Amino acid sequence: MAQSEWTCSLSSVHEWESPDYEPSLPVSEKSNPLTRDIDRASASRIVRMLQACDAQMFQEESGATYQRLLSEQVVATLMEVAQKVEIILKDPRDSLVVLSGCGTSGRLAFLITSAFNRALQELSQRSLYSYIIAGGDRALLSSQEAPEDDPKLGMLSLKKVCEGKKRVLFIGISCGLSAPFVAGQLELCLQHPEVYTPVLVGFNPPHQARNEPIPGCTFTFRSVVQRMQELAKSHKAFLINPAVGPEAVSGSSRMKGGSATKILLEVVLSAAHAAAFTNTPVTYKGILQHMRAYEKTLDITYAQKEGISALLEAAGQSLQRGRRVCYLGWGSLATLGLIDASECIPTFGADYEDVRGFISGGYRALNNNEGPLGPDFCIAHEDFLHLVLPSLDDRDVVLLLYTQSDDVSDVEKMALRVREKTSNLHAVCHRVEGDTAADDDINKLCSSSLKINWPPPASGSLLHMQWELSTKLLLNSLSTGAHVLKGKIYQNHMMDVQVTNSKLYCRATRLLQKLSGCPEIQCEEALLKAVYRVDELTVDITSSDIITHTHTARNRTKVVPLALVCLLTGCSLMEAETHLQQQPIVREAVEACLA
Ligand code: S6P
Repeated sequence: MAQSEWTCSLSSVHEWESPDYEPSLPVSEKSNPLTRDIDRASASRIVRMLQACDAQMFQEESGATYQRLLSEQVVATLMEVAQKVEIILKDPRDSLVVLSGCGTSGRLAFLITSAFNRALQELSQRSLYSYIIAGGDRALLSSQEAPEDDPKLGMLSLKKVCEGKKRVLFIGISCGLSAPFVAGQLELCLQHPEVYTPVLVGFNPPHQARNEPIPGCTFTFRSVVQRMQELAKSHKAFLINPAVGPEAVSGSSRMKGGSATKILLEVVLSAAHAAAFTNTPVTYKGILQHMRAYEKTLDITYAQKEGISALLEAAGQSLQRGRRVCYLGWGSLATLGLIDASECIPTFGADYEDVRGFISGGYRALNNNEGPLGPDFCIAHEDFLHLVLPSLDDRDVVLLLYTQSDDVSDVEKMALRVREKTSNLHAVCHRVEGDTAADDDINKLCSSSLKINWPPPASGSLLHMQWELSTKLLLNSLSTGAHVLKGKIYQNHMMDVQVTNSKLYCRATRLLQKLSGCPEIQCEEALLKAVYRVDELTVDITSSDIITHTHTARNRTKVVPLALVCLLTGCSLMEAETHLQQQPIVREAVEACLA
């Protein structure tokens, strides 16, 4: 790296921590100085930027402003929560540990509870963990952003899973400390302390928790957090909220937010399991060691920068040509593929077919609460073979995701089938150094194979969790980078954000303010005009609430780009639509207007 680039990146690594940097925004919504020009970067530079952003997760505390992942207070709270889980594991009668969240946070709740229930099953213990995702299991595989705004729905779903339980450890996950659905659940816990102990996981300091009124409620997310802070003093509530730095694409908490959620909760639950079942007490050192293993995971993954860049380039080309990217996975790596693919829809306004995931064994392997979700959600490899493969050609990317513990002969069979239609076949395989998995034939079939070699692990379960995190980082980089190359991002903002809940509505208004320089009121008006597709706002529209606006926006596309073109040029909506049709690359359309 050139000296100037190095000096510049060193200062921008910490720039977001300054109190003057985008002071009105919480960390989770700030734009990351490291990725300011990600929209102009090559594939390999995008990967380097994403690596630098991910590395911010493990930076040490550098002042009093923000707690970090490895801060003493954070580690101490992780220990306390692990001990709470340990107590329940040792006497699970009438007890439950519930993990809940919206969007990515709910998906990770599912992934983590599945893994730890499996671990219990292996010890012939009954399941103790339950997950809740706003919008139900369909939200595991698709974007269901509206239920995030519904605190009552959150409360009801929590009551339902906890029926008959006398002791519940509730872990609410909201990266931005913002989802009303989770606020409602925490409120329920605070109302019934005899049953519920609330834990909140998120990545903003308490004073940055969202403070907007929630319709029909007397509490806000921030007021709930403040009450939890009081209770935390007597260890009756717990806040795990280190800052991990702004996301590479502003507000895209599926990335670092999701990774850090996985890290923190796996550290807690692993420590609890070790304490309950192998007599290994929860210690500060043990927690720290586990965290360091995840830090190492980042190094091992990004050591494959070149391979990742090549994959990203291939996926970017496919998307640019209007073709598709398919992940074919085995085991929980496949679940990560399903998750990453589903997130492309709300994050990049992608089409359902653009990036899709498939899992060997289908719903049986996914093992979700609601089982098969119907013909709109076909996820098995057989579905891929019947519904997708026939239409593939060399312009489509297929990525195999597997580990040495999976059925390598099945991977090879799939590779052979795919090769009949496209040579654009790639593989990512995790294995322990020295392992001689018989997958040479797979390599020969693939145009690129990323072999990620891991040092012999302290434990099999830790290794598997590292493989999962590594796969998550890799897929997040791939799908984010491919959409950046497709021109979906302006600077480091997702322009074509769907305005389907109140958080996204506020983000869209802010983005319009930032890019147009117009006052907030004018930006909100332009946004509403684009949502309702009118050049003049009626009283009916202006007197409706955000829920009505976001409901209407469900069926709209290009809302923010249209509003921006109108704001910048003063043209009508119809003219703006024509303009965007002529220039479908949102980044270039916006640049043309700004020029
Ligand atoms: C973010 C993702 C969203 C969030 C969801 C919950 O990349 O698309 O679906 O996960 O909005 O956010 P939070 O802050 O409550 O975890």
